Amino acid sequence: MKKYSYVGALIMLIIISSCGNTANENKAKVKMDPARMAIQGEMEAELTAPPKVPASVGDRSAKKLVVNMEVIEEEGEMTDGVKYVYWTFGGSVPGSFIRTRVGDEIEFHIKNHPDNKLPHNIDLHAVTGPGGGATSSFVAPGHEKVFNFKVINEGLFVYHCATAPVGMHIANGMYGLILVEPEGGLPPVDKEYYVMQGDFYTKGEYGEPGVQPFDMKKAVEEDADYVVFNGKVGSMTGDNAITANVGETVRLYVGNGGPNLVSSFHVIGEIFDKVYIEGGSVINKNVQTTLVPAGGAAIVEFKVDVPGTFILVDHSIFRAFNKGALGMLKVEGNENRTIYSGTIQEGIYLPEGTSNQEMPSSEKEEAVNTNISMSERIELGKQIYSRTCFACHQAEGQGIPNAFPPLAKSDYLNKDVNKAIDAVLNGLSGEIEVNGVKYNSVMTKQNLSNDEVANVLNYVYNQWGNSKKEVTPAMVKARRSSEGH
Ligand code: HEC
Ligand SMILES: [Cu+2]
Repeated sequence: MKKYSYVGALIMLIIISSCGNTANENKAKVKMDPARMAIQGEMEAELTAPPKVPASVGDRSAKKLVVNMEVIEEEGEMTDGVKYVYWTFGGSVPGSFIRTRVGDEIEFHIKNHPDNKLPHNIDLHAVTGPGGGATSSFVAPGHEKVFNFKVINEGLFVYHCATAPVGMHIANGMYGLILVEPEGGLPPVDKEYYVMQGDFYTKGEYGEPGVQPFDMKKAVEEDADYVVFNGKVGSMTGDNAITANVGETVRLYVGNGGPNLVSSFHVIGEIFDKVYIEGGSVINKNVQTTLVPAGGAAIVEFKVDVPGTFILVDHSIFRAFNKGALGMLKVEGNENRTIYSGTIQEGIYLPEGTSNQEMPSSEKEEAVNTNISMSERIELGKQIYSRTCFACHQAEGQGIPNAFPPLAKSDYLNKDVNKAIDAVLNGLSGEIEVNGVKYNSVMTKQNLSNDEVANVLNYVYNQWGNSKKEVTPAMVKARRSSEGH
């Protein structure tokens, strides 16, 4: 018995492998027309909210894939204290990620929740057919529509609502991505994430609290208040950062819902090893910044070689630092000093002819400036402030909401002089609270002498209703040595 089944299995194996060979040879000669690809079986599509993506299709055969998409209108948070009524596909902005393969036949169920106020529909850029499905999917609150389509082009595609006024439906968050993988799936990678940019137009300016209604005039003028990844400011910063380990390859499915702005997508400190340009089949290599059009997408891949926080931005850079288009990828693992050394030396740069007073070396500073009066310190500090701190903390120390904390009447500053000294000496990052508002950003280390740190802080402490604490160079020196610098 045993022998028989062994021989049987062997014969089967030979038959299967020879069949496989001929099939592969045929495929190599004539590419199977996806429009005529037969389907085998049926399954329900896994849908995910950003930054997650569903499991890859792998080598599964083309199937009937049932997509159950529910439209939900709901209030969410644009940023701390700012509410916005989002219109969503599946309860998230961007909407649920749909993952398919060529040859799949999609049975698309669009359900408009009975509590919603408006009709909606869906235009999927992966559809070959009028309106990308829009005409067949128009659905009133409390109703469901079903339509079918076969995915015949591989790539990463945007979907969006196309109900009038179309711009308004998109501006409220009605967009997402559908990935059509090739036969056999995309090459496997270690980490995959879903990132989609969108621009938002609100009655109030950036950061103005309360429920902010959509502003049609600003939208028409393309004057965005918020430009964000994944629907809100901070969707991918701090604890929400996406993660990877040193040595892993990261693939980002990057979309841009618009409605208006084109994204100059960039990851600070990384180079894209591969970019599937515009989400299609052409692969570009070694790219710094890739353009993602409104209503378009790109797939980017890169191996992470060193640990650290890598910042995702729209490199139209005011959008990143002033309108929210900033995310973080946190990479953990061992340093690689050959690829990136970190600061290995730090010194004073003194070209010939520069005066010692402006840039004293650490030995000279105390000798030079021990005897100056407080008002002189404040005057010198003012110059340092306008040279160094002004760009971020602003002229009146008011800061910039959600980006740079205020120094004017700052409880953080006024409470603890040592912490203020440390911030200027060493830089500051991670979450802090200033006057009840949380900041989670990065202040770079300021390369100032003990004297300069004292002067600038004396200036700050004596402005804008602050506590007039006195800071001496000796106090700064003590902090510097306590930190081991
Ligand atoms: C590149 C922008 C930038 C510059 C330049 C800068 N800061 Fe900051 N500063 C920040 C950010 C961002 C934070 C908040 C860091 C965080 O979230 O952890 C901060 C925080 C602070 C804080 C603590 C929080 C508060 O509001 O009291 C103090 C004090 C401070 N900075 C003082 C200064 C002084 C003085 C200078 C000039 C010598 C300066 N900073 C230059 C960006 C900057
Ligand atoms: Cu809609």
